[in-house]
Amino acid sequence: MVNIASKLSEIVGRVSVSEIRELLKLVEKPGIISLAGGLPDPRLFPREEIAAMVRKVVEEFGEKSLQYAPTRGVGVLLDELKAFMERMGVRVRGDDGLIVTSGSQQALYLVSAALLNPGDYVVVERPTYLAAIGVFRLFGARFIPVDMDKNGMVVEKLEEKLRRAKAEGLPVKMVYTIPTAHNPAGTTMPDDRRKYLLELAEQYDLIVVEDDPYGLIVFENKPFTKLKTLDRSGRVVYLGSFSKILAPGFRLGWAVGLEEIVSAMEKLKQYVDLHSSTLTQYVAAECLKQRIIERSIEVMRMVYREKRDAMLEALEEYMPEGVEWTKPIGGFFVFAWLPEKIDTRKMLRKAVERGVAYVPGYAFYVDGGGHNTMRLNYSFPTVEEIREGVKRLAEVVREEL
Ligand code: PMP
Ligand code: G9A
Repeated sequence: MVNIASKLSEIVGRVSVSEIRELLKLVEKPGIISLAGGLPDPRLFPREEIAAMVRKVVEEFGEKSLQYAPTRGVGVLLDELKAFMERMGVRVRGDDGLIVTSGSQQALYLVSAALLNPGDYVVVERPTYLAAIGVFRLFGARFIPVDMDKNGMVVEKLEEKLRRAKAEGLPVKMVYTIPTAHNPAGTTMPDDRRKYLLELAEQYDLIVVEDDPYGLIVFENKPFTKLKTLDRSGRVVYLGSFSKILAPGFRLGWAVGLEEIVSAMEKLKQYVDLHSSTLTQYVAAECLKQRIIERSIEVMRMVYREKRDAMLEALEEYMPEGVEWTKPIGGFFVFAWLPEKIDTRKMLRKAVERGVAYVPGYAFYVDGGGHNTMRLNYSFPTVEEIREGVKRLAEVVREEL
């Protein structure tokens, strides 16, 4: 037998399997209410429209939509995306480049590959998106974790950490942030913080990666501005995604930022997958052109708001004293803190036995914190499942106290 372990690359050893993807397998078992994975509500996929678009695209652009395409993306989608970003309030600069990616996950991969050397430091929120942590680890990055409060990253703490890092001569390359409807924290940064963050990025000469898959899934009327729009010097790379506003099965996202960065990403993408799916790019372009996305977003907002409300009400009703949670204005997640003595990783087995799953929060901390935290998803389960799931979970929590 070949000893494969001795053959595997060093890169494979830099990451462990994604906790979320593992949990997704577990919760496929019947009877389990999953408050774990961040899946959109499948009832919200505009199926009829998509089916009609696929037919139209294949009939009208048959040859092109089934053929190889440029690495940057197909022209019609690039044009539609520029117009869409303008409608969304994402400022695209004259010196910006735009690239279509295979989900924003690939944009994260490519921007990291383009910017990070092993040993570089990346500033991340504490907690942050698990699969971003994995990507940064693949490239040998080290982390500067910054605490969050109910308004997102605490920028005063960032300043303190950057000052210290500079004094120690650490190579800090970029700040990775999810300013709106955060995964997993459920927070949204107000504009004054966003401006402060950009001032610090300026002062310390950092690239800012604004990951914004939930930017349009916001259900309260709170005004805030994209970092990309507030940015004056071209240091923000904005990542968008079709996964939450159309369907994740398209595997389409995009990145917009200074042309030098985007062209480095394009060069690397040539060796990853040549280009993203031509067919889904044409369909997505048509969905944008016919405003299908903007129309279905209105329904999504209503449905997700109702689910968010159901989760907050159930938490209020069932959770014992000493449990706290965030109150998201958008996105898919509530983040909860249990009493210190509870280890949510250990508690998960009991919860699954009771028929409910969540993501233990430690997976979102780069520095081993968060043992008593959990992420609860409300986008996928039904309102009834949310109520029942939280009720079951609260029973398990009570037993741990
Ligand atoms: N960033 C964040 C913050 C996410 O929550 C997700 C998906 N859950 C992604 C990136 C990746 O999304 P996709 O590749 O489907 O666009
Ligand atoms: O890995 C997936 O299927 C996407 C989900 C992301 C999340 O739960 O944060």
